[in-house]
Amino acid sequence: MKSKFFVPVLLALLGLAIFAPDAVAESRTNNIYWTPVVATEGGEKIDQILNVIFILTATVFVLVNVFFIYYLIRYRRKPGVKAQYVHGNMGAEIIWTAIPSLIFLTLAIWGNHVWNELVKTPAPEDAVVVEVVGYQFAWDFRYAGADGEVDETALEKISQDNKFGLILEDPNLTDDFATTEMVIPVGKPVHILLRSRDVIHSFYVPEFRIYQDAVPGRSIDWIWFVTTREGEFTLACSQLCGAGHFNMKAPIKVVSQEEFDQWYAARVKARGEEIATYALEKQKTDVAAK
Ligand SMILES: [Cu+2]
Repeated sequence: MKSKFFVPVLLALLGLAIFAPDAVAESRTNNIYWTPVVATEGGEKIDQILNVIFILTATVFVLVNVFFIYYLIRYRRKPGVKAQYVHGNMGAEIIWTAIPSLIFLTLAIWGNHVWNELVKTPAPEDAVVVEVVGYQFAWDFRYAGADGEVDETALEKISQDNKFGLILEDPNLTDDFATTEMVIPVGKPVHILLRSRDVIHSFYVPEFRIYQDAVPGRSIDWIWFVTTREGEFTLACSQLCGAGHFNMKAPIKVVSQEEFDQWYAARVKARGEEIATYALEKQKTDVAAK
Protein backbone atom coordinates (compact mmCIF):
# COMPACT_ATOMS: atom_id res chain seq x y z
CA MET A 1 0.00 0.00 0.00
CA LYS A 2 1.65 3.18 -1.15
CA SER A 3 -1.10 5.57 -0.14
CA LYS A 4 -0.24 8.70 1.85
CA PHE A 5 -2.99 7.60 4.25
CA PHE A 6 -1.16 4.47 5.29
CA VAL A 7 0.76 5.91 8.24
CA PRO A 8 -2.11 8.08 9.64
CA VAL A 9 -4.55 5.16 9.41
CA LEU A 10 -2.08 2.84 11.12
CA LEU A 11 -1.53 5.36 13.91
CA ALA A 12 -5.28 5.86 14.34
CA LEU A 13 -5.83 2.09 14.62
CA LEU A 14 -3.01 1.82 17.13
CA GLY A 15 -4.49 4.67 19.16
CA LEU A 16 -7.87 2.96 19.08
CA ALA A 17 -6.37 -0.29 20.34
CA ILE A 18 -4.60 1.51 23.18
CA PHE A 19 -7.48 3.70 24.28
CA ALA A 20 -10.37 1.30 23.57
CA PRO A 21 -10.50 0.06 27.20
CA ASP A 22 -11.64 3.57 28.20
CA ALA A 23 -14.59 3.30 25.88
CA VAL A 24 -16.09 -0.08 26.82
CA ALA A 25 -19.67 -0.12 28.06
CA GLU A 26 -18.75 -1.45 31.46
CA SER A 27 -17.46 1.35 33.66
CA ARG A 28 -14.05 0.44 35.00
CA THR A 29 -11.94 2.44 37.38
CA ASN A 30 -9.16 -0.04 38.04
CA ASN A 31 -6.94 -2.29 35.97
CA ILE A 32 -8.38 -1.01 32.68
CA TYR A 33 -5.62 -2.60 30.58
CA TRP A 34 -6.04 -6.07 32.06
CA THR A 35 -8.80 -8.15 33.63
CA PRO A 36 -10.69 -6.45 36.49
CA VAL A 37 -9.65 -7.33 40.05
CA VAL A 38 -10.83 -10.78 41.15
CA ALA A 39 -13.48 -10.74 43.87
CA THR A 40 -14.36 -14.43 44.27
CA GLU A 41 -12.63 -17.56 45.49
CA GLY A 42 -11.54 -19.58 42.48
CA GLY A 43 -11.61 -16.51 40.22
CA GLU A 44 -7.83 -16.61 40.01
CA LYS A 45 -8.05 -20.13 38.55
CA ILE A 46 -10.01 -18.72 35.63
CA ASP A 47 -7.42 -15.96 35.33
CA GLN A 48 -4.59 -18.49 35.16
CA ILE A 49 -6.23 -20.12 32.14
CA LEU A 50 -6.88 -16.73 30.53
CA ASN A 51 -3.30 -15.64 31.10
CA VAL A 52 -1.78 -18.84 29.74
CA ILE A 53 -3.98 -18.64 26.63
CA PHE A 54 -3.09 -14.97 26.21
CA ILE A 55 0.66 -15.59 26.53
CA LEU A 56 0.48 -18.57 24.16
CA THR A 57 -1.45 -16.72 21.48
CA ALA A 58 0.64 -13.55 21.89
CA THR A 59 3.86 -15.55 21.49
CA VAL A 60 2.56 -17.38 18.43
CA PHE A 61 1.30 -14.10 16.96
CA VAL A 62 4.68 -12.38 17.36
CA LEU A 63 6.70 -15.37 16.13
CA VAL A 64 4.51 -15.92 13.06
CA ASN A 65 4.68 -12.26 12.08
CA VAL A 66 8.42 -11.96 12.67
CA PHE A 67 9.10 -15.01 10.47
CA PHE A 68 6.56 -13.84 7.92
CA ILE A 69 8.16 -10.40 7.55
CA TYR A 70 11.65 -11.89 7.57
CA TYR A 71 10.84 -14.28 4.72
CA LEU A 72 9.01 -11.57 2.81
CA ILE A 73 12.18 -9.49 2.76
CA ARG A 74 14.74 -12.29 2.56
CA TYR A 75 13.10 -14.06 -0.39
CA ARG A 76 11.64 -11.09 -2.24
CA ARG A 77 11.85 -10.97 -6.04
CA LYS A 78 15.36 -10.17 -7.16
CA PRO A 79 16.65 -9.85 -10.68
CA GLY A 80 18.41 -12.97 -11.88
CA VAL A 81 17.08 -15.24 -9.07
CA LYS A 82 14.66 -17.98 -10.16
CA ALA A 83 11.77 -19.08 -7.95
CA GLN A 84 12.03 -22.59 -6.49
CA TYR A 85 9.18 -25.03 -6.04
CA VAL A 86 9.16 -26.72 -2.64
CA HIS A 87 6.76 -29.60 -2.21
CA GLY A 88 6.59 -29.82 1.59
CA ASN A 89 8.25 -31.38 4.58
CA MET A 90 6.66 -34.36 6.33
CA GLY A 91 8.74 -33.92 9.49
CA ALA A 92 7.80 -30.26 9.87
CA GLU A 93 4.12 -31.02 9.26
CA ILE A 94 4.03 -33.72 11.92
CA ILE A 95 5.68 -31.38 14.43
CA TRP A 96 3.40 -28.41 13.79
CA THR A 97 0.34 -30.61 13.98
CA ALA A 98 1.39 -32.48 17.11
CA ILE A 99 2.41 -29.45 19.20
CA PRO A 100 -0.84 -27.46 18.78
CA SER A 101 -2.86 -30.67 19.31
CA LEU A 102 -1.09 -31.25 22.60
CA ILE A 103 -1.60 -27.63 23.65
CA PHE A 104 -5.32 -27.72 22.81
CA LEU A 105 -5.79 -31.02 24.62
CA THR A 106 -4.02 -29.69 27.71
CA LEU A 107 -6.17 -26.54 27.69
CA ALA A 108 -9.35 -28.58 27.25
CA ILE A 109 -8.55 -30.95 30.13
CA TRP A 110 -7.38 -28.12 32.38
CA GLY A 111 -10.43 -25.98 31.57
CA ASN A 112 -12.78 -28.89 32.24
CA HIS A 113 -11.09 -29.58 35.53
CA VAL A 114 -11.54 -25.97 36.72
CA TRP A 115 -15.13 -25.91 35.42
CA ASN A 116 -15.98 -29.06 37.37
CA GLU A 117 -14.40 -27.67 40.48
CA LEU A 118 -16.09 -24.26 40.31
CA VAL A 119 -19.44 -25.03 38.72
CA LYS A 120 -20.28 -28.72 39.15
CA THR A 121 -19.73 -28.77 42.92
CA PRO A 122 -23.13 -28.28 44.58
CA ALA A 123 -23.71 -25.11 46.60
CA PRO A 124 -23.25 -25.48 50.37
CA GLU A 125 -26.43 -25.85 52.44
CA ASP A 126 -25.79 -22.67 54.41
CA ALA A 127 -25.42 -20.48 51.30
CA VAL A 128 -27.38 -17.25 51.08
CA VAL A 129 -29.95 -17.92 48.35
CA VAL A 130 -30.76 -15.06 45.99
CA GLU A 131 -33.17 -15.45 43.14
CA VAL A 132 -32.11 -13.29 40.22
CA VAL A 133 -34.68 -12.64 37.50
CA GLY A 134 -33.82 -10.75 34.35
CA TYR A 135 -36.37 -9.03 32.15
CA GLN A 136 -36.38 -6.34 29.48
CA PHE A 137 -34.57 -4.27 30.79
CA ALA A 138 -33.70 -4.71 34.46
CA TRP A 139 -33.10 -7.21 37.20
CA ASP A 140 -35.24 -8.33 40.17
CA PHE A 141 -33.83 -10.05 43.23
CA ARG A 142 -35.70 -12.11 45.79
CA TYR A 143 -34.53 -13.28 49.19
CA ALA A 144 -35.99 -15.76 51.67
CA GLY A 145 -37.81 -13.66 54.24
CA ALA A 146 -38.71 -14.37 57.86
CA ASP A 147 -38.98 -18.15 57.42
CA GLY A 148 -35.49 -18.50 55.92
CA GLU A 149 -36.80 -20.36 52.86
CA VAL A 150 -37.24 -18.98 49.38
CA ASP A 151 -40.89 -19.62 48.51
CA GLU A 152 -41.45 -21.99 45.63
CA THR A 153 -42.23 -20.74 42.18
CA ALA A 154 -43.48 -22.15 38.91
CA LEU A 155 -42.71 -20.67 35.54
CA GLU A 156 -46.32 -20.89 34.36
CA LYS A 157 -47.47 -18.80 37.34
CA ILE A 158 -45.55 -15.73 36.17
CA SER A 159 -47.92 -12.88 35.39
CA GLN A 160 -48.20 -9.11 35.63
CA ASP A 161 -49.24 -9.33 39.31
CA ASN A 162 -47.01 -12.28 40.17
CA LYS A 163 -43.66 -11.41 38.63
CA PHE A 164 -41.70 -14.15 40.40
CA GLY A 165 -44.33 -16.80 39.61
CA LEU A 166 -44.96 -17.69 43.27
CA ILE A 167 -47.12 -20.77 43.78
CA LEU A 168 -48.76 -19.37 46.95
CA GLU A 169 -52.50 -18.95 46.72
CA ASP A 170 -52.05 -15.23 47.35
CA PRO A 171 -48.59 -14.22 46.10
CA ASN A 172 -48.95 -10.89 47.90
CA LEU A 173 -48.63 -12.73 51.18
CA THR A 174 -45.15 -14.12 50.63
CA ASP A 175 -42.70 -13.41 53.40
CA ASP A 176 -39.91 -13.27 50.79
CA PHE A 177 -38.73 -9.77 50.02
CA ALA A 178 -37.80 -8.38 46.62
CA THR A 179 -35.13 -5.81 45.83
CA THR A 180 -33.58 -4.11 42.84
CA GLU A 181 -30.04 -4.38 44.19
CA MET A 182 -28.14 -7.46 45.29
CA VAL A 183 -26.64 -7.23 48.76
CA ILE A 184 -24.46 -10.17 49.88
CA PRO A 185 -22.10 -10.90 52.76
CA VAL A 186 -18.37 -11.11 52.05
CA GLY A 187 -16.68 -14.49 52.53
CA LYS A 188 -19.96 -16.44 52.59
CA PRO A 189 -21.29 -18.76 49.90
CA VAL A 190 -24.01 -17.17 47.77
CA HIS A 191 -26.28 -19.39 45.72
CA ILE A 192 -27.95 -17.81 42.67
CA LEU A 193 -31.24 -19.06 41.27
CA LEU A 194 -31.24 -17.56 37.81
CA ARG A 195 -34.28 -17.00 35.64
CA SER A 196 -35.57 -14.83 32.84
CA ARG A 197 -39.10 -13.55 32.32
CA ASP A 198 -38.89 -12.89 28.60
CA VAL A 199 -35.82 -13.37 26.40
CA ILE A 200 -32.29 -14.67 26.98
CA HIS A 201 -30.28 -12.43 29.32
CA SER A 202 -26.96 -13.04 30.95
CA PHE A 203 -25.75 -12.79 34.51
CA TYR A 204 -22.29 -11.34 34.09
CA VAL A 205 -20.08 -9.96 36.85
CA PRO A 206 -16.53 -9.57 35.50
CA GLU A 207 -14.97 -9.25 38.97
CA PHE A 208 -16.62 -12.53 40.01
CA ARG A 209 -15.45 -14.24 36.79
CA ILE A 210 -19.01 -15.47 36.32
CA TYR A 211 -20.97 -15.48 33.11
CA GLN A 212 -24.20 -17.42 32.89
CA ASP A 213 -27.10 -17.02 30.50
CA ALA A 214 -30.59 -16.76 31.91
CA VAL A 215 -32.91 -18.72 29.65
CA PRO A 216 -36.69 -18.15 29.67
CA GLY A 217 -38.50 -21.28 30.84
CA ARG A 218 -35.51 -22.57 32.80
CA SER A 219 -34.41 -22.19 36.40
CA ILE A 220 -30.62 -22.29 36.57
CA ASP A 221 -29.41 -23.34 39.98
CA TRP A 222 -25.72 -24.27 39.60
CA ILE A 223 -24.20 -20.82 40.07
CA TRP A 224 -22.68 -20.19 43.46
CA PHE A 225 -19.61 -18.33 44.68
CA VAL A 226 -17.80 -16.92 47.69
CA THR A 227 -16.71 -13.31 47.49
CA THR A 228 -13.29 -12.27 48.78
CA ARG A 229 -13.58 -8.51 49.02
CA GLU A 230 -16.14 -5.94 50.02
CA GLY A 231 -17.15 -3.35 47.47
CA GLU A 232 -19.67 -2.25 44.90
CA PHE A 233 -19.92 -4.13 41.65
CA THR A 234 -22.25 -4.02 38.70
CA LEU A 235 -24.35 -6.83 37.33
CA ALA A 236 -24.62 -6.10 33.61
CA CYS A 237 -26.68 -8.12 31.18
CA SER A 238 -24.32 -9.61 28.65
CA GLN A 239 -26.66 -10.90 25.98
CA LEU A 240 -27.97 -8.40 23.47
CA CYS A 241 -31.61 -8.59 24.57
CA GLY A 242 -33.27 -5.60 22.93
CA ALA A 243 -33.29 -1.83 22.64
CA GLY A 244 -32.68 -1.20 26.35
CA HIS A 245 -29.93 -3.78 26.69
CA PHE A 246 -27.21 -1.14 27.13
CA ASN A 247 -28.80 -0.01 30.36
CA MET A 248 -29.74 -3.38 31.83
CA LYS A 249 -27.73 -3.39 35.01
CA ALA A 250 -28.10 -3.59 38.76
CA PRO A 251 -25.81 -2.80 41.69
CA ILE A 252 -24.20 -5.60 43.67
CA LYS A 253 -23.04 -4.65 47.15
CA VAL A 254 -20.65 -6.97 48.94
CA VAL A 255 -20.72 -6.01 52.62
CA SER A 256 -19.57 -7.38 55.98
CA GLN A 257 -21.68 -10.09 57.62
CA GLU A 258 -22.73 -7.59 60.27
CA GLU A 259 -23.89 -5.02 57.75
CA PHE A 260 -25.66 -7.77 55.79
CA ASP A 261 -27.49 -9.02 58.88
CA GLN A 262 -28.69 -5.49 59.64
CA TRP A 263 -29.83 -4.92 56.08
CA TYR A 264 -31.56 -8.29 56.02
CA ALA A 265 -33.36 -7.78 59.33
CA ALA A 266 -34.60 -4.35 58.18
CA ARG A 267 -35.97 -5.84 54.95
CA VAL A 268 -37.69 -8.71 56.80
CA LYS A 269 -39.29 -6.20 59.19
CA ALA A 270 -40.45 -3.93 56.36
CA ARG A 271 -41.89 -6.92 54.52
CA GLY A 272 -43.71 -8.05 57.67
CA GLU A 273 -45.37 -4.62 57.93
CA GLU A 274 -46.34 -4.71 54.25
CA ILE A 275 -48.00 -8.11 54.64
CA ALA A 276 -49.87 -6.95 57.76
CA THR A 277 -51.17 -3.85 55.94
CA TYR A 278 -52.14 -5.90 52.90
CA ALA A 279 -53.94 -8.52 55.02
CA LEU A 280 -55.85 -5.82 56.85
CA GLU A 281 -56.89 -4.09 53.61
CA LYS A 282 -57.97 -7.40 52.20
CA GLN A 283 -60.06 -8.19 55.24
CA LYS A 284 -61.79 -4.81 54.92
CA THR A 285 -62.62 -5.25 51.25
CA ASP A 286 -63.79 -8.80 51.93
CA VAL A 287 -66.12 -7.56 54.67
CA ALA A 288 -67.34 -4.72 52.44
CA ALA A 289 -68.08 -7.16 49.66
CA LYS A 290 -70.31 -9.30 51.88
CU1 LIG B 1 -30.67 -8.48 29.00
